[in-house]
Amino acid sequence: MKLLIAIVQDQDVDFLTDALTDKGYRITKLATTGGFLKKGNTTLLLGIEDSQVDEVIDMIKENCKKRTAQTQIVNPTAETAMFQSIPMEINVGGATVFLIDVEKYLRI
Ligand code: 2BA
Repeated sequence: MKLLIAIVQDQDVDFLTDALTDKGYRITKLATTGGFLKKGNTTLLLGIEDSQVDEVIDMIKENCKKRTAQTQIVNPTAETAMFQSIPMEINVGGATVFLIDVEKYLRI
């Protein structure tokens, strides 16, 4: 058995969780925050059989889109406050996935 942890963008989460629950997967949804953008995202926890890993990853790929986001980076060499932060465009997603071996799974 595996624990799949998927960090997904909030815009994608309902599509993905609907698709997963329709197929009978059990999901825990956590409201999380990205350390870089400091914006909300969603972390999903799924306990799944090894044989289900490929299907779940395919569903994540289908439902989680790549997007661009704007942020500001600090320019430490700027001489005036006006130039201290530089706008920057970054790519976010589709999703970040971790897959962990589960030693024991109990529903008591
Ligand atoms: P954030 O930390 O808010 O990062 C948002 C996006 O900013 C990232 O998209 C990446 O394109 C960029 N980014 C993050 N850290 C960066 C850095 N040090 N320098 C330059 N650009 C950086 P994604 O890679 O798609 O990540 C989306 C979210 O997934 C992240 O939100 C974070 O919450 C999570 N995440 C990604 N990789 C992770 C990891 N190795 N460990 C834990 N969480 C991770």
